Amino acid sequence: MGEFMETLRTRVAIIGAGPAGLLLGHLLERAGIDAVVLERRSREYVEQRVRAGVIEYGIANFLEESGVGPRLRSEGLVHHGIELRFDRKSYRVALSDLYKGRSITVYGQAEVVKDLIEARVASGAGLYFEAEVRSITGMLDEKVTVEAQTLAGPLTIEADYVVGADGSHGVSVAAMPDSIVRRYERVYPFSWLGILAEAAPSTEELIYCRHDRGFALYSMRSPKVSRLYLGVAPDDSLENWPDERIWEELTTRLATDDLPAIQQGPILERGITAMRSIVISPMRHGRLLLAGDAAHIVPPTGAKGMNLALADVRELAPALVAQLSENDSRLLEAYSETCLERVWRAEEFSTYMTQMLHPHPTDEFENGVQLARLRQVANIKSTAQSLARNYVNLSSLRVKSR
Ligand code: FAS
Ligand code: PHB
Repeated sequence: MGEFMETLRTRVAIIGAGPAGLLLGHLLERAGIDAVVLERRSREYVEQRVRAGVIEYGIANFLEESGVGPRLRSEGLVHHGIELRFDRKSYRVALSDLYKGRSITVYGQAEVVKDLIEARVASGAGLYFEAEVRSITGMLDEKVTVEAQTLAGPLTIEADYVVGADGSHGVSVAAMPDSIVRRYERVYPFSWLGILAEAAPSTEELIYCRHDRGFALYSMRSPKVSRLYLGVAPDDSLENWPDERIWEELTTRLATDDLPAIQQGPILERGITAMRSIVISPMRHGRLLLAGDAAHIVPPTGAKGMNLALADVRELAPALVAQLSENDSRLLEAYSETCLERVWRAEEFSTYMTQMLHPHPTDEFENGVQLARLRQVANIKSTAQSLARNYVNLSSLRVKSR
């Protein structure tokens, strides 16, 4: 019996069931635009993948307006501040007091993905797991064609547009001609070792810590589960970090003269993530559009990764709806430039946070500058206000160029 071959016809083929691809599929479905989401991994895998945890003020409102807000609002942890720790002291940055009473919501990316998958399955709209896209052709033709390999066999999709929401290791950027793509990249001399621990958070708010031994971050997922990170060498590996050493190093770096030590608990998940900044420009080539990590990577110190991805979709969904339902191409033509303006602001803020909080392995002058920057945030209101505005709402700030 020959291999199963299927050809599908749709308006928008979306590659990737991460936050960007799923939210786009959801918004197009709500607007009556037929779209198909293709994801190379299984549903179980994408729903358990531990990544971001902080949702900006404007993005949380957008998810709510998009109809996927109930669990975010009922289970998300609303925070009105963050804590900076350096020189064994603790300094609170009162985000809401400093920035229009607005707050962040701590709600795991895995939960956002679960909510979006549930909504898509309930709508019955196209969603294929274990469907790996192998090629994209015809981006400058009448129709674009996507070839995917599914468990059942090859799948061909013909569409008006294809959206590459396939993350930093996807196929979409590779399908764009080198002659038109500019890639801006910076690799940082450290990585993050992240753990998920069954330990009730020892802090009300996130703690960003700069210690001479390295960076540390105390975050959380629920009243029972903490999420913690350690800055480690870029070539470090998990074998070097047995549980005791992880907790010992976290306790040392997060220690202050007057606050209790952090609580420990069984480690449920661990991983090491490289620290990079990447910008791909333009975010469009004909009928191929990029969204999320496929077009830009930020170091997670500014908690911008997922927020940027969802903000791209906030621009892209109405642009595709206007093009496909009214043949109005204005928003689509402005898409790449509109997003890149915001992306570069996020790169700047994420680099600022990363450089301020990660001691340099060798450059003592740089370390002196870092501490001076941290003291400015701790002691100068306008500096703290700038950090608060960007941390709470960068992706929704409207910046008018003079
Ligand atoms: P995603 O990477 O989430 O989704 C892309 C999807 O496309 C994936 O499911 C992939 O399987 C699929 N795909 C790829 N190629 C495909 C193909 N050929 N065919 C079909 N499907 C394909 N941000 C933070 O703020 N805090 C963090 O702690 C943090 N940790 C991170 C850890 C890691 C390891 C990574 C990679 C990112 C982390 N981020 C973090 C950033 C993260 O939140 C991203 O910004 C966010 O996942 C971006 O969402 P998407 O653009 O939807 O891409
Ligand atoms: C997280 O909760 O995973 C998290 C929070 C803040 C960051 C990065 C990650 O800056």
